[in-house]
Amino acid sequence: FLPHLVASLEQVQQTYIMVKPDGVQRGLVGEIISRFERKGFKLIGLKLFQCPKELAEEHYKDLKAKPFYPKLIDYITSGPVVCMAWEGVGVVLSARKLIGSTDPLQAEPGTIRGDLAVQTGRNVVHGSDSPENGKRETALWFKEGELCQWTPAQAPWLQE
Ligand code: IDP
Ligand code: MG
Repeated sequence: FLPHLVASLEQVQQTYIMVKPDGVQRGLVGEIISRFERKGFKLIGLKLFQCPKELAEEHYKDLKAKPFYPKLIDYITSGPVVCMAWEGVGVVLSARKLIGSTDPLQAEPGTIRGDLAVQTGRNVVHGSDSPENGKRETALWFKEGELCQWTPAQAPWLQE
């Protein structure tokens, strides 16, 4: 792993996770949410949302030059998505590991994509790739009043 991500494992972070339209259509919303919930991260934002084209373009602006970009925008706006913000120590890298490789055929069994998907263009879930993008994407997809700060009852059973 990249050194800056290993260093960041000690920090409380936020990450933006999204069940993509194929995950919603295939009835995988509960399954995907529960992977992060069971791990022990804290849910601070959650909504079902039809993504407007402009927001999809802003979210994926770094991929604008890629040949698959137009199809990616069509895919993400093709039906409702489930937007989530999760918080925890090292959550950004940990969530990426729970999600698995971009290409589901390369993703390890036990990961979300490894267990539940077959094609890169239908890989059921998004996760931020850095602490900076975790903050940026959470702020992009959620308004301030949509996020909750709370203390889960299980907190002392997750961290000494
Ligand atoms: P990531 O979602 O694992 O971070 P990125 O490289 O950031 O992967 O690409 C964003 C999304 O764009 C992917 O999750 C996938 O939906 C789509 N994508 C990436 N590469 C391809 C491709 O080669 N063909 C079709 N879609 C792609
Ligand atoms: Mg990415």
